[in-house]
Amino acid sequence: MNRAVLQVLLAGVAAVALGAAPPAGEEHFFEVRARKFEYEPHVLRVNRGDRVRIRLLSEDVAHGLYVDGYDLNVVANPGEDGSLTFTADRTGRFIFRCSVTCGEFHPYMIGHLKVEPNTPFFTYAALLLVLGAGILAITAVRRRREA
Ligand SMILES: [Cu+2]
Repeated sequence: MNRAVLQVLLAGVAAVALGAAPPAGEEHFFEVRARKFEYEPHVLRVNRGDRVRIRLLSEDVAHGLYVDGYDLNVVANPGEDGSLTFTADRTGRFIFRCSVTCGEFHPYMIGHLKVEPNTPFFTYAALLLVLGAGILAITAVRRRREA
């Protein structure tokens, strides 16, 4: 393979990879209201690396919020808020559920924490463009040699 082409290709991939380094996490604050048998809001969206602060308020009886996959729990009593702070270091869709038996539909009291990969779309697009250009260049060089 042509060394110059390979060097350009590697330099391009390195440049895009450096540009793709995840930015410092943001801080997200959610005030989650718990009542029989729901959370409001019930979907929390953050990016990987973000610092997440949840304040849990109960509007009727004691409720909890346990985040699957993160193994974190917080409890709120009426008039006594709970708070939870963590870094969203795992991507995916995690269910959170009430951790205090609060009534007949307690098992259905759930919400979702969505942690996105935190890599902007254009970074993937740029990486694909550089790889595509590299492959085209290599193919062109090989054809010229065979001709
Ligand atoms: Cu409950």
